[in-house]
Amino acid sequence: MDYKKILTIQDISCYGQCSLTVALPILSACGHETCILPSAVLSTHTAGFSGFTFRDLTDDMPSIVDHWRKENISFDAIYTGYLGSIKQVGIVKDILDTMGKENCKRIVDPAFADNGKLYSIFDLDYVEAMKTLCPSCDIIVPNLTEACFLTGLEYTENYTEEFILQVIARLVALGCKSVLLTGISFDKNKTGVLLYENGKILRYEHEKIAKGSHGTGDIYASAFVGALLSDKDTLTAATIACDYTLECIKNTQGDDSHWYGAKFEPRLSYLIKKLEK
Ligand code: PXL
Repeated sequence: MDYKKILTIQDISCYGQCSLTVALPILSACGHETCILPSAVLSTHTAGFSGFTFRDLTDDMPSIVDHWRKENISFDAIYTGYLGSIKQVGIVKDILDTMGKENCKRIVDPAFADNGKLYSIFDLDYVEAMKTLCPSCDIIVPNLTEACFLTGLEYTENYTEEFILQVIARLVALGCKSVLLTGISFDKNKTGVLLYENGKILRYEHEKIAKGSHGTGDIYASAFVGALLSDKDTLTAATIACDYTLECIKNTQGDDSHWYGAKFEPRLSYLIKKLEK
C-alpha cells in the first residue's frame, strides 16, 4: 500500500471527541499522512454543552490555501466535515475542485444535522450552500437527517425502502456520484449503511445498540476514509467503518460520565487489524 496524503477540513472542538480530534488519530492509525485545514475552533462541540466559544476561521483559509498552491501541495484524498460558515463552503468547493492529485478521492460528510434537526449554528441557507458540494465530491456520507434536508424530503424514522431510493435518486440529481447513507436498516433491531455506487445499491447491517454515542458520525466517516485510502473497495471500507464504530460504542456503553463522545482510542488496534486482513 502506498503512503497516502489526506487533507481533512473540519473544526477543532477542543473538548468533546469529534471532528479533527477524532479524524487525525484515526487517519494516522490507518497509516496515512494527515494534513488539516481547521474550519473553526470551539471550546467544545455544540451538542449538549452550553456557552461554547466559536472562532470562525473562514478568513484564514484563502491565505493558507494560497501558500499551499505556491508550494505545489496536493492530496490523494480530501475529506470534509463540519464547516464554519456559508462563505467557507465556497472556499471548500474550490479546494475539492483544484487541490487533488490525479485520482484524488473526495469525500464529503455534510455534518450539519442529526435526529431530524440541524446542529445549532446552521440554518436552511447553509443547507442550500452544502448542496453545491455534491458535484465536487466522489462520495457523500450523510445520515438520513442530512440527506432529507439536502433533498427537501420530510425526515421520518419510519421509512420504507421506496423512500430511501427516492432520497438516493434526489442526491444523485444534485450531482452526487456515489452515496454512503448511514444509520439505515429495514429491521428495527439493526442499523447499518446503504451504498449507492455505479448504479447499484449495496447494504451492510449490524446489531444496533439502543443508546448510541455522540461523535460516532465523525468516527464512522474517518474510519471509512482511512479504510478507503488503504485500498479497500467502497463496500469493504464502509463495512470496516461500521464494525469499528460499533466497537467504539460498546467500549463507551455504561459510562454515563462519558456522554459527550465515544472512547474510540482503545479500539484503534481493532481497526488496524481489520485493515491488515
Ligand atoms: O460530530 C459533528 C460535530 C462536529 N463539530 C461540532 C459539533 C458537531 C455535532 O454537534 O457540534 C462543533
